[in-house]
Amino acid sequence: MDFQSWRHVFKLDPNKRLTDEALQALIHSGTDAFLIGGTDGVDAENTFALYARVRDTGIPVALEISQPSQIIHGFDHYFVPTVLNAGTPEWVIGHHARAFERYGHVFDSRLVTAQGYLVLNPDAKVAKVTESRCDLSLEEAVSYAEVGHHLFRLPSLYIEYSGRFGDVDVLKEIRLALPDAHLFYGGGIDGEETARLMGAYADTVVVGNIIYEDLVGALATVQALR
Ligand code: 1GP
Repeated sequence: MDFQSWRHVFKLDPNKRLTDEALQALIHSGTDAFLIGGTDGVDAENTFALYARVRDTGIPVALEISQPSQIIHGFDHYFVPTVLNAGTPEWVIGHHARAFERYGHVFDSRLVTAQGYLVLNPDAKVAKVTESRCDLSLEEAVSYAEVGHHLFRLPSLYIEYSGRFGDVDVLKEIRLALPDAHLFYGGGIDGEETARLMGAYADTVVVGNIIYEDLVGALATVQALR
């Protein structure tokens, strides 16, 4: 799975309602991939139900694994987050080790990519769950990203502001420090302008919430990145 070529991704939440009409619009939007994932109320059942609606559309479908019980076969790709600024080692490596205890025998490295998350919106559910240290200075944020890329050699980094538009300077400085890293950006992308601003520094822009709030705005983000 060549996620390196993705410029635009729609992140679909198994716990949110999406009409068939809206889904069709997303399928025909020109997006590069669907990423299925969420923090709240996500289980194998709703993950599979959503997957079943988007497979076989010709668009790659990836699963962002937030809990092992959600692991379902058939996805084109799997992303496993490790939260670099988590307040507890559980979210850096603990849950992962437990997942390997159970699922290590089916692990296929060709299908799995680790994502080094930097969670920077303290109000986001993911920040609370992972007790992330979000009050990083710009220099600290860059350092965390550098550790993820240079020391841990993670194949991708995810600058996560889930729920609000982030600090463009943070993304810009990380880009400048790590020209070779694959950077995902997500958070508050709601139309052309925000997509362009972050798209100037991110390799892949992830669009989530706005799908459920303003479909027209969500669709506009695709064209903005072409
Ligand atoms: C969430 O980064 C994604 O994990 C997208 O964020 O929902 O704010 O678009 P939004």
